[in-house]
Amino acid sequence: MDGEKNVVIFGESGSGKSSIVNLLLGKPVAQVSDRAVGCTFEFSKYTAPNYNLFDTVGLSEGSEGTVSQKFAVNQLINLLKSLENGVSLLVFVMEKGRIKKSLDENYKLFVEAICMGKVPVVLVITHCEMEPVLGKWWEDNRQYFDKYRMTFTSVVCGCSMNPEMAPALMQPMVKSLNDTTVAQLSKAISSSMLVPGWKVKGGWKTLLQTILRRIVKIICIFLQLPDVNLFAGSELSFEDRLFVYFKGQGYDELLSKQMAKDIANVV
Ligand SMILES: Nc1nc2c(ncn2[C@@H]2O[C@H](COP(=O)(O)OP(=O)(O)OP(=O)(O)O)[C@@H](O)[C@H]2O)c(=O)[nH]1
Ligand SMILES: [Mg+2]
Repeated sequence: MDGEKNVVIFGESGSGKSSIVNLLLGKPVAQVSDRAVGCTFEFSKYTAPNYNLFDTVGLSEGSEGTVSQKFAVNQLINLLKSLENGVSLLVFVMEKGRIKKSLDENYKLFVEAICMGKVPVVLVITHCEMEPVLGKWWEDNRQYFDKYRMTFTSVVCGCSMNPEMAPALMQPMVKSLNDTTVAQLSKAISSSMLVPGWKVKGGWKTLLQTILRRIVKIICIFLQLPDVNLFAGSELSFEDRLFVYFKGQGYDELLSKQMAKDIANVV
């Protein structure tokens, strides 16, 4: 539909993504689980009044019980490819705690590699129900996110747990925190959405070529070779172009062939 806005939720398995979907929609539409292994295995689309919400499979610290990294990445690329109106916003969900490797990897994959840093990101920090002052953890720790070069248009600290999952005594407090979280997040979403959404200019082939070009550039620097445009219109395959290039740089035939093959395999 014309003018549709797409909001993609991502983050590590178990961080509370599906719980956030349920909070935003005001009803239990997404499956939430406290099992030791992940419960979301493919992306799901939900329709909120002003946007579409996509719950995704995130990268996890271990692979046990969850889908493989490759499957998660493939799913994501397929999802983004299918969005005719592009992506208007990324919502990154993390559980309050240490910055794990998978947190950094999820950010790099979704925000930098696939959306090329062009889509605004809202951070939601869940599991904040025991914080004496809501938001203090973020204020005390934001410097570490800066260090990892993770930047956000907005940050919301809160609690996405369903009150029914909490002990009876805690339920009113959890309910009240749910309300605060959803109010702040709804505000952050509506003020951060990109209209129209971001789409790869020139299609997905261009995106892959851009990523490849960057990698080739890094390889050239590493090998102390001058940068070269290996994608200039040519009938040759990428591997053959690398081969011609290395030969032109004075490497012998065998070594040029081997290097071209190795690099083409990596990218
Ligand atoms: N204490 C606490 N628990 C939460 C919070 N948000 C979610 N949970 C719980 O965390 C568990 C995982 O929540 P989900 O919403 O299923 O997490 P998810 O990111 O969708 O997980 P996957 O689909 O496996 O990737 C459930 O037991 C939730 O009840 C929160 O803010 N505080
Ligand atoms: Mg889920």
